[in-house]
Amino acid sequence: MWMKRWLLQGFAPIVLAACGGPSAAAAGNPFKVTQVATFSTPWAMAFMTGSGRPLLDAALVTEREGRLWVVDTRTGAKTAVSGVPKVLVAGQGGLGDVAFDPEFVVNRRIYLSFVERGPNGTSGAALGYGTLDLADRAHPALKAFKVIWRQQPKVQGDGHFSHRIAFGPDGFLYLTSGERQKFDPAQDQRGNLGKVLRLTTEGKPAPGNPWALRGGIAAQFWTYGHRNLLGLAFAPDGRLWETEMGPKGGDELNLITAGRNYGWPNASNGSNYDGTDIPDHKAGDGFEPPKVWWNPSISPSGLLIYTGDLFKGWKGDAIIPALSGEALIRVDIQGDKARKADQWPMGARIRAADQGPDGAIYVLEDNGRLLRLTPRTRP
Ligand SMILES: [Ca+2]
Repeated sequence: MWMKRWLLQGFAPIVLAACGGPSAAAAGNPFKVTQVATFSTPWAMAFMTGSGRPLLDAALVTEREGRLWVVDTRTGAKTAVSGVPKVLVAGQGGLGDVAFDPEFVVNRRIYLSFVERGPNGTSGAALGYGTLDLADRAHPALKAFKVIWRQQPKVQGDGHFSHRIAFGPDGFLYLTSGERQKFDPAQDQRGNLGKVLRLTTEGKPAPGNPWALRGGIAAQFWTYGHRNLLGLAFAPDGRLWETEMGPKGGDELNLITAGRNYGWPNASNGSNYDGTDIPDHKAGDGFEPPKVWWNPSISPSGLLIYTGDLFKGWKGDAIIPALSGEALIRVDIQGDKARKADQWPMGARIRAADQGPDGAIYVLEDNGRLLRLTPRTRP
């Protein structure tokens, strides 16, 4: 009963001491951990981007099982959003990423990625948008939702959907499309699995894409040869970075360059889970190698490029949440160079990382907690 009331009413943030709860971060980590709220199967979160910020200190959080919440990150108060599309919940699939339109202040549009059912036991990722009506703060509603893009082909199985959204400085929508654990589609130009796509805000191929002249589905492609791409983010200098779950020992941080082939399943610094080898990346093989890779695997579930002032010295760096690694990882980025910097144990599978308006870092644990990270000592 106490727990139920606590969840329903929201609650004042609880500071976890360095030696606190069972999954509190390690004492040596450079941040203080504050529990903000709890969710069921959280998958992604987004603070409103751009100017205006009418949702200051509020974020949207998706739950894989098909729910969308507005959460006040100061108080932890959660409000369910109605009008979310029906999603197929199975395996890794369900409701996925959420993103604010860069013109949200004007058009109130948000984008959602999710998994939908296909014929004969198949499924596939989809992308759509709707208008977020916040006029009644107690009953936020997603209205006029429409699907604008779909994975092709739909296949059986329930893994590697990816479907991560990032808006570029060019105003186009970049979207990851996983290879659905089918390997070869990543190299197949007849389908959009295993690709990074560059789309208009209406889900059409963006003008100027590498294979625009070929037409058809290839006109959507920005890069190909990918596996399970769960992180996608632009750096302040305009470069696009991506994290990718590779096979055993082959997780990657990639710098995404238009038209390049990233090698899956023909090249990987890891090996297949059945023990068979995959040729490592090497110079001259025609494949773009990762800037950073992890063996053993850490299972990168997202990617934040930090732009705040709160954590000194991290500006422009990658903050990577890790599932099997149960860690938050910092990769130092300088231009097109990247190197491992820190790996902070978190004592739990970390599902997502995002940055708040004040530069605090928010993480979602896979088991449901939303945590705020702030510097342990303020300079
Ligand atoms: Ca290999």
